[in-house]
Amino acid sequence: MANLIDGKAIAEQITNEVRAEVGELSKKGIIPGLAVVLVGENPASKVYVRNKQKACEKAGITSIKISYEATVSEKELLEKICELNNKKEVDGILVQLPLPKHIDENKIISAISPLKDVDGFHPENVGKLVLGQKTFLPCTPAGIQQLLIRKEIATAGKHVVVIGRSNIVGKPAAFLFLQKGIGGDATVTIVHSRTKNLAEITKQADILIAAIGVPNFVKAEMVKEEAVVIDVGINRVEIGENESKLVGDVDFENVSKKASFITPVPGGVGPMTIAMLLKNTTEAAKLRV
Ligand code: BQF
Repeated sequence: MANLIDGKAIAEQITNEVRAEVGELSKKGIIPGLAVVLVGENPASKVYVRNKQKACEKAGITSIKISYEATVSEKELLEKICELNNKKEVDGILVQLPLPKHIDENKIISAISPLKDVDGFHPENVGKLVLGQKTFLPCTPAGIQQLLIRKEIATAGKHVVVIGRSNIVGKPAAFLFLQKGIGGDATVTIVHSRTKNLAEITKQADILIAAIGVPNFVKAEMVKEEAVVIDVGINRVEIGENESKLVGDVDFENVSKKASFITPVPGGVGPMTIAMLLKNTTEAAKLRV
């Protein structure tokens, strides 16, 4: 049976570290501030925004929520982002994704000041990540890296296989583990929906990162004995008439018998995503002029 990686506990530890740092900043008159922009009524997005605001409160970070109906225009959103870019008490700006189809996500993300881009999605910051320059790291990949570092799971020379090629998780995670230094130096492979013989590649992973968005996609046969398995999936599945539960992208019951370490869902990567947002927002506040 695998060791369970308690993401909730490690996230709480990071939140405490951030709170201490916020305490230091407040002595200089700086209270870190996060602006969260929410568009529409997506129930999952509402939950995520609530999680983020609750976490900010725990860390002593001020958060404001700006909500719009799904019909809001791109122009109105761009104007709000411009206003937030110029507000000195706003250190971080986060636009909750996904956005309605009539809005160009790339255009919105590009409008955020790279210095306030606490999600690390701005093209300038993505470029810096790829080039190995210091920047805001996307929260989920950064959270996964912290889990491994704090559990003392070495990445150097290990084969990290990432399943999924999204701009939010798969691609940045691959580049993060490729970087030189602590939590990096891995040999990285990305596999995706068009990959041939996917299971043959995942079976070679020392560290397998599942970010597909398909419940129970990763089966025991796809995992090497003693591999470290990181489950990024957050899938709500129906279990009865009016009942649902969260499951990951990994067939936990069977894969956990084979893995050396595994993250649960919930309570694995999810809380780490939130903790890294707090960290990035505090880093942004340190850049205040
Ligand atoms: C937990 C997200 C897919 C698409 C957009 C804690 C979160 C989730 C789970 C959370 C996620 C997933 C977030 C748990 C934020 C992570 O206890 O397991 C926290 O709030 N997340 C998001 O903002 O956008 C997403 C997943």
